[in-house]
Amino acid sequence: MSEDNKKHVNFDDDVDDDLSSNEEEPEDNESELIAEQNRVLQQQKEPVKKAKLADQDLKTLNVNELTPLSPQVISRQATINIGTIGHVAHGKSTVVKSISGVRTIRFKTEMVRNITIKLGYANAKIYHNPNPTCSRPQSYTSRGSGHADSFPCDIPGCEGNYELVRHVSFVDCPGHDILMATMLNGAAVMDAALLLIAGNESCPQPQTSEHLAAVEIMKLKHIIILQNKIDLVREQEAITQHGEIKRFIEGTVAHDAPIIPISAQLKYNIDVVCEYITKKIPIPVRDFTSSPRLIVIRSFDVNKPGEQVEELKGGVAGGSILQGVLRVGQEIEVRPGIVSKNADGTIKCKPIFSKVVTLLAEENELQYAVPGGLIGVGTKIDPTLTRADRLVGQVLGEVGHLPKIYIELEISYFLLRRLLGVRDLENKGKIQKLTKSEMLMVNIGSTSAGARIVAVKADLAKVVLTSPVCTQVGEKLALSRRVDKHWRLIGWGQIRKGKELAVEE
Ligand SMILES: Nc1nc2c(ncn2[C@@H]2O[C@H](COP(=O)(O)OP(=O)(O)OP(=O)(O)O)[C@@H](O)[C@H]2O)c(=O)[nH]1
Ligand SMILES: [Mg+2]
Ligand SMILES: [Zn+2]
Repeated sequence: MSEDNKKHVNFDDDVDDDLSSNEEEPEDNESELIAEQNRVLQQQKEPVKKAKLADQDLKTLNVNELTPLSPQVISRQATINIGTIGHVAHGKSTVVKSISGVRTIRFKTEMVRNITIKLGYANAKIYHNPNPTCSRPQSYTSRGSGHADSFPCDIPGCEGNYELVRHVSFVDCPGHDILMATMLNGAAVMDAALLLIAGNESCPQPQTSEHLAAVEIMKLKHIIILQNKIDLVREQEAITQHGEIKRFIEGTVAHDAPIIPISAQLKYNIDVVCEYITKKIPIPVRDFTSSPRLIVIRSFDVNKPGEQVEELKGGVAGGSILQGVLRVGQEIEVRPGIVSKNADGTIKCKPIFSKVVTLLAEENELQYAVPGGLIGVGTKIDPTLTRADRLVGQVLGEVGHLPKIYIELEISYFLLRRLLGVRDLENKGKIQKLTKSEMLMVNIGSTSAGARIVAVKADLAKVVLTSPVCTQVGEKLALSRRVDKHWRLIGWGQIRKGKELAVEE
């Protein structure tokens, strides 16, 4: 894969400047991802008294009968994606930890600085005890993804069992203002969002507004507001801030969102959050019957350095399924695949063909995977092609059924009136028109690419991408511009047509 293409996956290049040294970051990721993957593989070898989960059988699978609530599916994988959004340090990762038990802060630089840098993923099972002796909100609770689907309620005076009602996947976004590109990639897969607002700061803070605008652009409608850190404020301050939040959400997509006071740290009202997730977030409408398609969000080589050739495992891709059902044993194609340049400088690509060897949702093994959450796909692809996130932004799916690969796009677009995510704007806040030959960043699905504007006319623009993207007409995209060294959201658009890239057979 060419250097150019490797670069396009890392649009948080700002992170390298500001949050970690250039030398450390790639090393850091690779070794820690390997450590994480090895830990998962190790645990598969020596299962630690795993709960009995529902069986999946490819022989009896009928995709027409599957729903995002089918017991054999939600026993093992998440089927609803919930983003956590909001200003830096307002408690996004802490609330994910309180609900799922999973700490999404994993990387060395993240731990040192106590901030989220990469998208975090964590699955949680949400349970409800329908027995009348068990009253709300305690009748709702949550556990990790590998927990049994039913267990007795142990609250004194209660009868009956907690039954699995939802299996959700949290997409934990970074709140730091320079990581907006990462947040936008996450926003593309969200079905709903938890908007965290710290109770001990005035509302809104810059990324409170910018993130809300971003999910609005992505047409996301289901938002639950969590007024967090309630343990740090007096009742009267909390009530005053509640009014501030109400005024802030007026006229936005979140205008009628519930506002729940919580302490993510002390786990206060987390059961109410579970109840609202169950009652207020509709089950997403999914397409299980079309040919399967997964957007790659991470990829790695799980082999230890110096591994014997016969022991080598194929490349692993982690991603989100957009449509269809992916099965163990299935023949797959990855697009654009291997990207390179011809002698004359034009870009070409060669799709990769392989086979699904294993499917994993966190630590749960799957026979088939449906849309929702992050799915790990073990393949027979040469692991050097998947190491260090090299396949990020590519699409994996049924051979011969993937969308086209574009290098030039014609889009219709809208610009925001003002920049939302910066504090001291003075007169820099007004968003200027697009100009010919300027370089923007586009986020299409979970991938980002540089986009050089070659023509603008009213609300139409033609852009040349820095790296090819596998996508389709009608797909929406977010537009960002570099302002004071950082990418800021300026608007959004939709693909109207494009110039395809030649594919090598
Ligand atoms: N007192 C109190 N502190 C909290 C609460 N929730 C989170 N914190 C603290 O606030 C800090 C930030 O929490 P995080 O969960 O990392 O915040 P975040 O929104 O994920 O931060 P970024 O991802 O970097 O934007 C941590 O030190 C938490 O311990 C809470 O309910 N009460
Ligand atoms: Mg965080
Ligand atoms: Zn109970």
